[in-house]
Amino acid sequence: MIPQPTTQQALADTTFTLSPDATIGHDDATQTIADRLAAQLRRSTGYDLPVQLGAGTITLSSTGADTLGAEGYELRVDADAVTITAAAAEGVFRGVSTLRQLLPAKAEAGSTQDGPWEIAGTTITDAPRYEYRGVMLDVTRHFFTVDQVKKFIELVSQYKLNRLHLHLSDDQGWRIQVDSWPRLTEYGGSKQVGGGAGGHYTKADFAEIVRYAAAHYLVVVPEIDTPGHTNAALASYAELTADGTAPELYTETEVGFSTLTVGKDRTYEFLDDVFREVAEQTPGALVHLGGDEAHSTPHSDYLTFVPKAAELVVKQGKTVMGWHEIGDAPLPAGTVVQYWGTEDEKAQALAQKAVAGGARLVLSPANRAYLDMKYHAETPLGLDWAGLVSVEQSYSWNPATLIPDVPADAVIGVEAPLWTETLDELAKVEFMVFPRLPGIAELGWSDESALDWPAYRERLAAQAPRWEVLGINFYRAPEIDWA
Ligand code: TNX
Repeated sequence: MIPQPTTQQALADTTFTLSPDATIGHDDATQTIADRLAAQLRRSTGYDLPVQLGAGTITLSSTGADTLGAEGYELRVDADAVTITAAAAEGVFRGVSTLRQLLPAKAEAGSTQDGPWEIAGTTITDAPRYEYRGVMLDVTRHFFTVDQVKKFIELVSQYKLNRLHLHLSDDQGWRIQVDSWPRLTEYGGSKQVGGGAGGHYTKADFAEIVRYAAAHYLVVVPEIDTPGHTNAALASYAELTADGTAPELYTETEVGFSTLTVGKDRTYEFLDDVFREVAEQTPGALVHLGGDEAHSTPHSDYLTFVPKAAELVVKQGKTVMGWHEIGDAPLPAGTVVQYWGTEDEKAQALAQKAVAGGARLVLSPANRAYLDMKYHAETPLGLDWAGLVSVEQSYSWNPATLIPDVPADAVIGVEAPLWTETLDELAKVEFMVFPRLPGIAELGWSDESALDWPAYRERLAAQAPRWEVLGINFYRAPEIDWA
């Protein structure tokens, strides 16, 4: 199972068998979760599986004692019943993720399969190590449609992640509608890397992504990258540039050449509008303002800019998130700083400085957690600037000790970013995400004591039949003895 639960005990001589007359019981808060579980199991088993209020053969209960937090749960598999008990619907959803992994892989199939549908008797008590367990999808370098993002959500949500970071603006494209600045998407979103047609999310599209993510217990963290990575915005509105001349749209993959104009009032009027409209569409607490690789912004300007931009996010009632470079600037209380360094001391110093100022850290070390890095020198997709990232390399690190001299409780979690310079279709995304993402998910969820490469390697191998049934184009890394 991935992530490894906190505790799991086998019940001797006990086997549960899902039978044709089974029912799924739920309470008020867990009806949707029950409906989704039933829908999947009906497809694969062909059984009726009526969903009912109250107890069932499988019972979901979200009114348990709050000893495991909102995401924790207890799961019990007896000979004649399965119960998932949590203190909130979210915990029940995490428990259902576990139940799906306990069932035979063919339970994930889209058409009727032969049983038996057996689960070995067990009791599981489980809760996450970290509160933030994320994955990022870059929809700027290549655009992904709402349907593609929904598929991505289905695939990643199996592993108990709870944040979906969407990188929505960059040099190559602006992907989210802003009513007060319509050319951002009309013009700035029209292309992508390679020069082909881009795309963008209308407000209705974005609302649908947020809704679908929420149904999978993923909170969307929208990112508007500033002050660098802004060519698409500058190309759309000449008034945002220093000399009033709009640059061309950009469809290549260099970084660090664009910047908002730090000394212009119009820049902050623009960001005020953008953050207001984006925040309005964001139920989650966090709005990400980027801040990475602002190589064309003089550093003194950068230090002026970051607090002003951060203030505009706070004004919307949101908490600021940004890449670790923002750690050099004064930041609002509670800011979440996303570390993407490798083992370099300059990046670590910025993270340490941010923590000293009260920030919290999400860890995305590029040489470990970047899903766009090649697995090995011959991987046909991806980049290699942070090194080659094998499955073992991506799994074998400890978030608590990655950055020296920061208190363990300053780290609130981990995130695996996927940049898409080389990825223009979902099959390619899947190839980079699987099998590395489940390992980052486990680093975020499981106790430190569970992290052990030789054992993980075997648990990972056992996921392959599920990915085959789901039709995931995963990389059969030779370091794993695939089942
Ligand atoms: C660096 S990491 C970037 C992105 C690129 C990525 C490619 C970071 C915060 N910025 O703009 O897409 O490398 O790996």
